Amino acid sequence: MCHGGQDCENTIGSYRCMMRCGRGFRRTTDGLSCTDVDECLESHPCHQQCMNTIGSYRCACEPGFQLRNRRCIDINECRQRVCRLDQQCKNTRGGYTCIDLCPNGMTKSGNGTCVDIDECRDGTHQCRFNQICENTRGSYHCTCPRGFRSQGVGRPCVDIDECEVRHTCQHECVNTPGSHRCLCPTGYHLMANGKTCQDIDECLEQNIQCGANRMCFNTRGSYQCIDTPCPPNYQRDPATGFCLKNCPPNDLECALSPYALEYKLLSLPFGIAANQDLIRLVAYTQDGVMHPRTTFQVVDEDITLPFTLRDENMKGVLFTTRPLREPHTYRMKVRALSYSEDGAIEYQTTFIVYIAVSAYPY
Ligand SMILES: [Ca+2]
Ligand SMILES: [Ca+2]
Ligand SMILES: [Ca+2]
Repeated sequence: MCHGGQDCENTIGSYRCMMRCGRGFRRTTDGLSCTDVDECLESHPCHQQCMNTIGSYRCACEPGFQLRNRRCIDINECRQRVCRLDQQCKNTRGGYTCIDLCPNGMTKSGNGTCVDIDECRDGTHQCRFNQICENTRGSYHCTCPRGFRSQGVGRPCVDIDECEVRHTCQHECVNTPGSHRCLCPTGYHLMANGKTCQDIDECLEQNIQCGANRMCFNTRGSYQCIDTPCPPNYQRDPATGFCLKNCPPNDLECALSPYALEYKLLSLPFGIAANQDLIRLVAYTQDGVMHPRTTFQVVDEDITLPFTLRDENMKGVLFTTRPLREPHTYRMKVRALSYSEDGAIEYQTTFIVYIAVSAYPY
């Protein structure tokens, strides 16, 4: 009764031939034709977007998503290097953002500006051992304490051997971790500069009392008590320390030709060159002024002495004849003859000169 492609529908007293519709189609109300089903409207079969087609439908995804197993899943664009190299990529649902990076050693603050990372405080620094971490903008340094030398980041600071440098100390140098110490020979004290040595004046500082007819002779590195007696019939002048001949009353000869004895003490460093003037001896009149007609000469001249004397402007200039290269105390006797205007010896002064040469050039 109904031909192929039609369905037969029984009715009361009769039958109807109705269109047979395929998948995705539906019979019209009159049953005579087929019309497309809009699945997108009726059953929302898609995850995001639905596109109806004649007899079917297609699912699609919003931009930034891709269809997989009928579901739209977010595309991670960051896997495809979508941002510049100086930017950081951040994947979002359906998109991504490129965030401007801060330079090395900087980080984004809450308000988006780049601020320095304090590596010293947050503990990310690589300063180790005795290194000191010093934060800088964008980085940090590993520095060494005073007296230590850096070997680079993360390596221990090594002590500087100040003693390897010449002239660190005048005498002896002792290296210590982070510093050094200068030592002085016995009889010297270290000066405030921590480097040079200065003789201790024991005579003054320790108030050495050498006793009667003796004098304390401060030398470089030591001191000596030396005998400074006044010869018989001489008397020590309390003001100058000179020995002056004490003429007996009515001894006219003695009174006309007074004698004086003077001790001179001279302390020298080691190593003074030859032909260096050391001291000028002066003969005074009884009134204490320089005698105008005086000659000087060494008494019992000893050629082993590295000194001698020359006359110069009424003074006796004592000078070296050889370099002073051994520690020693020399004794030298000098006589000064002062003449009156008519050429007679008016005054005679004897100098006993002690010259101490130190073992050190200071
Ligand atoms: Ca920093
Ligand atoms: Ca040191
Ligand atoms: Ca001394």
